[in-house]
Amino acid sequence: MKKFLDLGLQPLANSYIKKKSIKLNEKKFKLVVGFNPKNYLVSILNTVPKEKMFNKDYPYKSSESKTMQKSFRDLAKKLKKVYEPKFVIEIGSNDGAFIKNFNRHTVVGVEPCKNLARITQKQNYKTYAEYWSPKLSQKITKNKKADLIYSANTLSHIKNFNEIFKAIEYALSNKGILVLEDPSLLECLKNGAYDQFYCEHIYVFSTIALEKVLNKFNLEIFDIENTNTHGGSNRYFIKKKSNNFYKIKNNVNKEIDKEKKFGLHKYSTYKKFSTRVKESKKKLLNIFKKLKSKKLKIIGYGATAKSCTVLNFCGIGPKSIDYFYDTTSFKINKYLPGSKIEIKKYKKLSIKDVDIVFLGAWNFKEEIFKKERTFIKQGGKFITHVPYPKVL
Ligand code: JHZ
Repeated sequence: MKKFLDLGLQPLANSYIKKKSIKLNEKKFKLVVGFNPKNYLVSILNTVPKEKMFNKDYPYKSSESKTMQKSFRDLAKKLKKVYEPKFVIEIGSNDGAFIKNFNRHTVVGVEPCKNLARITQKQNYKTYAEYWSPKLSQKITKNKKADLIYSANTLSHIKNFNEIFKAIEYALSNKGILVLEDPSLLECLKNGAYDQFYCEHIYVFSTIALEKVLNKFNLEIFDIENTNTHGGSNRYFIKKKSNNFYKIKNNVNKEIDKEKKFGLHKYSTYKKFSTRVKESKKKLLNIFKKLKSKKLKIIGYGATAKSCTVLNFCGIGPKSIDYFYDTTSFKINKYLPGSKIEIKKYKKLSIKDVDIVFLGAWNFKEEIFKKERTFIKQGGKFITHVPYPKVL
C-alpha cells in the first residue's frame, strides 16, 4: 500500500455530539489514504471497528433528500421492468428508500443499524437487523435464492469483503444479478472531493479495482451506469461468470479505458491529487478569511459525514461557521464531530438571517438551489470546495 493523502486527525464522521458531552474529549484517528498498485484498490489505512460506526444510533437516513428518493424509485422501476425479480435482498437497507418501492412479500432488507432497521420493520418490511454474513445469507436464502441483490453505499464501508462476496455467491440464483452502487473514484479525483474519505469509506472504488475483487469470487461486471448521486457514483450490474443469460456490454470496457486514460492505475495520479487537496485547503481558508473580515454571517447546509473531513482537515470551526442547518432528526441540536459546530433544525434560508452558506451537502447542490431560490434571488451566496473552492 502506497500512502498518498494525509487528512490529519479525525473524529468518527457520524458521531454527532450531544450538548452535555461537548466538553469531553473525542476519540480521533489518523486519516491517511493509500493506493495499492497490485490490485488498484484505494483505501484508508487506519480502520475503525464496524460496531463503533454502525450501531443503534446511526444518524444518516437515505430518504432525507428528494434526489435520493427519486434515484431509488427510478432504479427500482427499471430493475422490475428489465429483470422481473421475484425475490430481492437489499444489503444496507437504511431507512427503506429502496425497498419501499417493492411489494413487501418480494423483498427483504438487511440493516445492522437497529434504529434504521426499526423504521422498515414498523412498515412491515422484513428487515434483518444484522450485518450481512455467510450465516445470514444461509438463513435468508436456504430455500429460495435471490434474483436480485442490491447494495448502495455499503460495500465501500466493509473492510473485509471476502466474507461478503462468499455470502452473495451463496444467495444469488444462477440467473440472479447483483447491483452495487458506490461513489466513483474517477469522479472523486476529478471533483477534488477529498471529503469522500472518512472513517466509514474504507474504500472508494474504481472499476479496475472492483473487477479484480469480483474475479476472485467468479463474479463479473456486465453493465455500468454512471449516476449523479453522491457527487458521481457508479452503478455496477454484476453476474456469476457461469450465468450466460446476460452479455457483457461495451460500456464496461469503455469505463475501464476511461479510468486508465485518467491514470487510476498509476500512483503518480494520486500524488497529483494530494497536491491539489493541499491547495484546496489553502484556497478554502482564504475564502473564509476574506468573508469573515467583512463581518459576513456564514452558516453550513447539510451536516454531512463529508463535512467532518473538510472541517477537521482545514481547521474550520464555530468562529467561521455559526451553525449548520440539517433536516435529519437524529442530527438536530447536536454538534458536528471535531469542529463542534452546532446543528440546527432546517429553516428556509433568508438574507435577513444569513449572508453566505457553506455547502456541506454539495452533492445535492441542484436540489438545494431549487429549494433556496428565494435566498439566491435576494443575493444570498454559497461557498463550495468542489471542484475548486469558490463562492457561488
Ligand atoms: P449526504 C452519508 O454521507 C454517510 P453524507 C454514508 N457513509 C454514505 O456513504 C453516504 O451518506 C451515502 C442533509 N440535507 O447524503 C441530510 C438537508 O439538510 O451528502 C443529510 O444530513 N437538506 C452512509 O453524510 C445531509 O444533508 C437538504 O435539502 O456525506 C446529506 O448527506 C438535503 C438535500 C440534505 O451524505
